[in-house]
Amino acid sequence: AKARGATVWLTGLPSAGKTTIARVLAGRLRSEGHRVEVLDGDEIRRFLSAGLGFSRADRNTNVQRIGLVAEVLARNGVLALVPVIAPYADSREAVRKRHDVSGTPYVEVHVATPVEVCSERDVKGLYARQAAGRLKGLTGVDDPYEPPVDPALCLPTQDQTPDESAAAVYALLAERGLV
Ligand code: GGZ
Repeated sequence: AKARGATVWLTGLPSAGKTTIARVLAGRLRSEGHRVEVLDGDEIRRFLSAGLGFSRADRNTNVQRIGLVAEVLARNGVLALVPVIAPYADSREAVRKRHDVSGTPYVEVHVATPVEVCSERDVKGLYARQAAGRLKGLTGVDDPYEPPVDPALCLPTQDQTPDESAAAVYALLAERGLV
């Protein structure tokens, strides 16, 4: 069958598990022969979004750029996995719209790890830096995070392994005929 392509946006707080889940899922999809790209926020910010900070405007610019790349990939048969915070509902909706216009599947997944669990994990030490007063505007702490109202899937990662979370996303893609 011809590959259909889709964007799977994993939105959630820092240290929620977005990148880990995307990598596990990407591995499984690739092993099955799918074309997959992971557009990681951290990496994109070093190149495509170099120079952007964490103001509302800059985050929205970042999300729109990533959304553009994801849509181009997905429209051309790639599964684009996007582990990016995307804290603002309106800019997530703009990305969805861009996909709708071209009839490209867009799947919003809320990596819904509670902030207490994220700050305990603190993979990159951001929560500690915020607590120490050395970082201002950390998403979910002293900067907004607008949770998706109607995500296609919600992952409570505090109760799941990354494998289980990735399997849940995979099952959804299968249900929608995208894998
Ligand atoms: C949120 C921040 C911040 C602040 C730096 N708030 O896990 P990381 O640390 O290495 O990658 C995260 C990245 C977030 O970029 P995104 O492109 O996903 O964000 S957004 O959608 O809001 O544009 C995080 C790091 O940047 N980081 N300072 N204040 N995340």
